[in-house]
Amino acid sequence: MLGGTAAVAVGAAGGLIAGRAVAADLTLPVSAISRSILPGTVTKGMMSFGAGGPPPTLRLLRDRPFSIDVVNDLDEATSVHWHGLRIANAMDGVPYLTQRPIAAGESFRYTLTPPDAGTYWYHPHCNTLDQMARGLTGVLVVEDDEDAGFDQDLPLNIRDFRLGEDGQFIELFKARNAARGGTLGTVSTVNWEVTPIYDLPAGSLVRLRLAVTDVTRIGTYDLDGGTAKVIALDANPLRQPVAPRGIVVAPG
Ligand SMILES: [Cu+2]
Repeated sequence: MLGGTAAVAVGAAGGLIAGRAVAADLTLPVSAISRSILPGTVTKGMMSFGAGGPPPTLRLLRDRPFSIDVVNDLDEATSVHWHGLRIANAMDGVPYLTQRPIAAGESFRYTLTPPDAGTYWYHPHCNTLDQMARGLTGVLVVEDDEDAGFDQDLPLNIRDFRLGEDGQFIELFKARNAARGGTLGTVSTVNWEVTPIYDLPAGSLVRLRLAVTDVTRIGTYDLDGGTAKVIALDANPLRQPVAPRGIVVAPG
């Protein structure tokens, strides 16, 4: 009885009452899906935000409230943490600490007012390693008021999946690796593709946003065949841009 009462109270604080009057800016379903990652195979037991494909890149405006109804279509509890955003604690997505877990079939309204522009990401905070390993990691961009003047903005969600040759998940984490460098995935992807190719207009000014949403892999990145500068790291602008060579990007 007490537990049920508390759940109702938190649900109301999270926006159920407001939700009756006003629709959220975005509805973000969380669901189990099947999807081809390795060519010629279909991986079962994946999880994603949105409809069927990789998690969408969310775009928010600095200092503007943005409401997201997370609808849990999984058969287990979840919550969403907006990694790196300086937002109200109640919206931080940590189960039992800032909110009740979003039970299967339930929803929760997050209202985010990000004070800083930059590249961030989002992921669940329930059964975290498992849900993230199955696909629940997405890129979140906070735009500044001022148009930075790029012709194109291309987020790259960089992560591994731990798949066998048949494309099915293998043991997601091994205890013995926890005391070492972590359990690495077997298939490296960008935006859930093994070898993605993006066509960009010749001579255009493109902003690449590299978000390593993997839990283990530390990568070193170079950019060849174009003129480029690294203008920000860890969501913060650099005082002096640096050359895009040997840039180390770690999980998160
Ligand atoms: Cu995080």
